[in-house]
Amino acid sequence: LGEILITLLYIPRTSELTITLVKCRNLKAKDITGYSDPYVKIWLHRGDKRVEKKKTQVHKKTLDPIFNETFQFVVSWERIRETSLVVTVMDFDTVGRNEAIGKVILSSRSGPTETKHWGDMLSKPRSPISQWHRLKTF
Ligand SMILES: [Ca+2]
Repeated sequence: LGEILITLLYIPRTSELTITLVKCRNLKAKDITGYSDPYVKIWLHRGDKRVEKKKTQVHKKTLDPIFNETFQFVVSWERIRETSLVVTVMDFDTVGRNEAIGKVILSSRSGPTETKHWGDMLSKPRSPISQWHRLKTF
């Protein structure tokens, strides 16, 4: 499905959780052109509840988009453990519905690489931590 490079930064004193969607590589082609029109959607979850949504701009006809877009959420230290970021790479379509290419769930209860990234972010507060993630299906 492809991979995504994400940078996470947490500042406990100000409760700022910052995520940067840097870029993707080798995304799956969703269009007959052999490309996709990728953008990234982020949902902040608290427990099972969807709290806040952000999204990047659409990049037309590419499988290796460079986003370099940063988003900030306010999450207190007390709530960070029940928080997750659901990052979905989407294919924009002018006709019909936009389709998901793949996703990554960043939290303290996710896959090994996702959990490690989240843990590194918490154990090194105020330092931006970058990591590649393999996109998964739903
Ligand atoms: Ca498309």
